[in-house]
Amino acid sequence: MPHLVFSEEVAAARARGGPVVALESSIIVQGFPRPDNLELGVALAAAVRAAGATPAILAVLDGQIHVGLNAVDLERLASTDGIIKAAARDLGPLIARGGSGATTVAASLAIAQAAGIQVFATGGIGGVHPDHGGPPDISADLVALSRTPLVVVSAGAKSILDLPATLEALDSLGVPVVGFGTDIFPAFFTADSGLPVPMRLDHVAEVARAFSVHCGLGLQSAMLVANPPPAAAALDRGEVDALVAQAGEEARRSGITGPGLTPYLLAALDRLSGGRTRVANRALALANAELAALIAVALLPG
Ligand code: PSU
Ligand code: MN
Repeated sequence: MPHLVFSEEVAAARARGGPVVALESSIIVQGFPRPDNLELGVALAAAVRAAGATPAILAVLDGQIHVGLNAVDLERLASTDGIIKAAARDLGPLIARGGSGATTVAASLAIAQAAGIQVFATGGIGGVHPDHGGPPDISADLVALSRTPLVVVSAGAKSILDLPATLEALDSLGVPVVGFGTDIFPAFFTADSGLPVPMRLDHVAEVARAFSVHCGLGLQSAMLVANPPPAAAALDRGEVDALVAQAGEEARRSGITGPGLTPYLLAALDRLSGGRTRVANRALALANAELAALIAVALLPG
């Protein structure tokens, strides 16, 4: 296994058996513009601490896998050019050439599993993209969710996706999708995708119990906890649909495909909404980090 570099804070938490929450870093490098991205990374870590757990932002820096970043490394991650978006498949080659990468959900799940972390938070998972004129595009996040047993807290799946197709894919892949306090699958910027969640749980203790049973049966998939975006920051479904249609049309005209598509669409939405999607994204990511920390605490033995 490749060498993992633990931050002091994460190493101390592991030594005392304390709860740890893994956080992705693509949201920091590709998801938010500077300097908001550094502020977001600091705020995500603080949200995890405030809820009683230890944050582990995951990233590859100069060919080393970091589990938890100190202030200097986080600042470097947020402000250095040339840090690629790394999915799970990119990790081996990236590390072999000593490069640096920000981890997507897929890469983060692989690293979290290697580090023995049980709970992970993101803003929104990737999924099945609608047709913008390019080849079919299905996020590697889905495959990773099918084979990595972690609790994944997310505001449903990103609004830019084909959500019915994404939910069907999660079903086929055997990923339990739990609405946290909701019967409706959240759509990232908006609480209302118009689609039902397969299962609803209302309490953190139930989520922890569900995951223990899931793992106890030897099931290998993640459990997706779909947490609606905080009402104060969420946007209306109609507004999101209109923005997403416009951003999708821009992507089609510009011929954007592949790993650049998700960052392109998020940046287009930020611009088209006058920054409102970014405010919503920040608020929902923080809420997910907090819920993940509460779940990590509830998963502790005894
Ligand atoms: N959430 C955000 N911004 C992002 C992402 C998530 O608010 O940029 C990243 C996540 O890391 C997710 C990835 O795993 O986008 C999905 O990309 P793709 O569709 O290319 O698989
Ligand atoms: Mn893709």
